[in-house]
Amino acid sequence: MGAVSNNQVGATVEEFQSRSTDLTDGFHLLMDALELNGITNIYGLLGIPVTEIGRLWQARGNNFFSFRNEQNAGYAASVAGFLTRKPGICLTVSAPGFLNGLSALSNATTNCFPMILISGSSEREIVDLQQGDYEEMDQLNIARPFCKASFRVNRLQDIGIAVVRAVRTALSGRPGGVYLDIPARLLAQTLPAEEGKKSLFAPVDPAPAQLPSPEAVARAVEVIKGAKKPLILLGKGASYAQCDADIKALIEETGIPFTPMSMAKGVVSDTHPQCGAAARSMVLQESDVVILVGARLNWLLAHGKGKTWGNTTKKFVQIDIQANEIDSNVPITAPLVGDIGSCVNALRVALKGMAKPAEWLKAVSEKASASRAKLAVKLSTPTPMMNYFNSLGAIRDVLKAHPDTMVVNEGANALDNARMIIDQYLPRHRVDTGTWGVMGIGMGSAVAAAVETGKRVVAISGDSAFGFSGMEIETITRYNLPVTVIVMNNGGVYRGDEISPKHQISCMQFNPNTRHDLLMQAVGGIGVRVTTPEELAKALETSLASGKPTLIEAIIDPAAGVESGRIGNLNVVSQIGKNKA
Ligand code: FYN
Ligand code: ADP
Ligand code: MG
Repeated sequence: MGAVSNNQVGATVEEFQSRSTDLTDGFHLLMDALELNGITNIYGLLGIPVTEIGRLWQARGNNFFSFRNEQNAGYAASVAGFLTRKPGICLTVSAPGFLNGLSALSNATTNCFPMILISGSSEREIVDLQQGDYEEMDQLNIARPFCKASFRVNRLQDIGIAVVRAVRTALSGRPGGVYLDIPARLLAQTLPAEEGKKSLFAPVDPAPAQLPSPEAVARAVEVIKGAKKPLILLGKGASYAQCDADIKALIEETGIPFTPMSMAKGVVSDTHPQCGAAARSMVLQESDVVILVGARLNWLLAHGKGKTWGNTTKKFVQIDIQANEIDSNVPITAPLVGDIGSCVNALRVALKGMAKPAEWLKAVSEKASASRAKLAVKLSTPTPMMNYFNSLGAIRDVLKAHPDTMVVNEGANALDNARMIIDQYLPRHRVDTGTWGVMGIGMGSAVAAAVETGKRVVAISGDSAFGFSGMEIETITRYNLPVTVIVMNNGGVYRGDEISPKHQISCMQFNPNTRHDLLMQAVGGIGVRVTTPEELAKALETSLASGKPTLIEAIIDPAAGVESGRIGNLNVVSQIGKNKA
């Protein structure tokens, strides 16, 4: 660094420039560390104290996607993690911004999606004495119960290892969310550039393969070979594992029928001859051995017992990377703890040449074909106002011609009927409400699906679900993403025809004059309102051809739909009279 002349006040531009190349700071160390870990996209909402990160990140030629609410940015980051097997990064301001992001981080952890929430924070000395800082909050400890790990960086030279720890924790074993707390003051602190550089490194093999024990494989093979009616049940872990060809080979080599959970649809095409999705109740009730592949026996699978499973005791073979998931709900006969790719291939080797359950597969296929034929009638039956069947039937026919379209789906009837009606042909082409059944994941997921895959996205949302994140259509138009939002507008939550007993506006109704299509036009997108399946099909075809941000307002009969879709059994009603206030 040049000597400052004795009449010089402050460093000259040249000295400042030379000095700045000798120094680094928290902003740059954080960005260097993220880039070293292969990160190029950040989803977030800027403000005090993290605004400068957004600007500097873009100045490096990386992408920063700014949202209107941090929860949607978090949903986007988590879906980016699910689709890419790299942790999705969400950046927020402190306290309220952190809390909005935390709900998405918690959902990511529940879904086993790798995501890192980075939030600016107040100084420990003020927080710990509760002295009332700007947006003061003990974010480090508040995050801990809602994610895999919560880390705070207190020294510049620790930024590198903190990012590596966050990446490895998010990716290794069962993927999930990690919180990384960055105190505001740290970002502006400086460090000799050479020292900063030495503190950075990339992790080796952050998501290592985990092989099952030979004993576990032998035990599982014995159980499977003893089955008369085996079933392979694919969960979103099977989707995330990205070992699609191995899973397809296991299914075809053994001749065992399979059925997918919603976000495993397409790992093997829904149109595959061994797909039992259209005979779901039958295969769950009548199977005697069930091979769970990255699927938990949680509420979505009736906890592995009861009527859903034919009130019979099943033998479960469970493939899961999380050892204590085994026996979570019912005894597992043959646990296979390891990563899905390693477990599936170990089974393939050991099951080579096993007798195929041809009779059982034939029965499943016949049942599935009959269900599909029955549904086909509903899909093509015209009604005075569109219902969920003929509207989604029209969407199904269009998407059949565009099998590589990404589908995002949320709602109740809009979710359950689309899951049943819209076939998926390719892996990781469907993102939905996931394990929790979260409303509002739609727009954030659509942004991430478009950004991370470069493919066209069709987001099918109920009108209630759309309302949770609807303002993000401005985010979609701002980045000119090839996203078509289809709002299934039946005028209310579940239905739009409920009458309130005291003639107020029903607590379950929306304004019947709502025009979501005009909202889209107001933010520079294409908005179309359709009332028939033919109009809907045409509008969808046109939007896919244009690749422009489009919202199709599909007017659905307010009387269509049932409360809570296919999970109405979870509703609780007063036992002392339905309308006895
Ligand atoms: C499925 N089915 C079909 C087809 N696909 N019939 C014909 N053709 C096709 N292609 C049949 C299938 O065999 C079932 O009939 C039925 O359609 C439903 O299939 P689905 O959806 O796979 O199965 P089901 O029973 O709904 O699954 C239970 C569930 C699911 C809990 C896993 O409902 C679900 O994922 N729900 C998520 C709910 C949620 O999160 N909602 C958001 C909050 S809503 P049968 O075999 O005759 O049974 C807030 O209120
Ligand atoms: P679904 O809701 O589709 O049934 P779940 O989210 O319930 O799926 O289950 C996913 C399971 O997959 C989790 O228990 C998780 O531990 C497991 N998992 C995720 N990735 C892998 C992987 N690569 N290998 C093995 N198991 C995995
Ligand atoms: Mg509705």
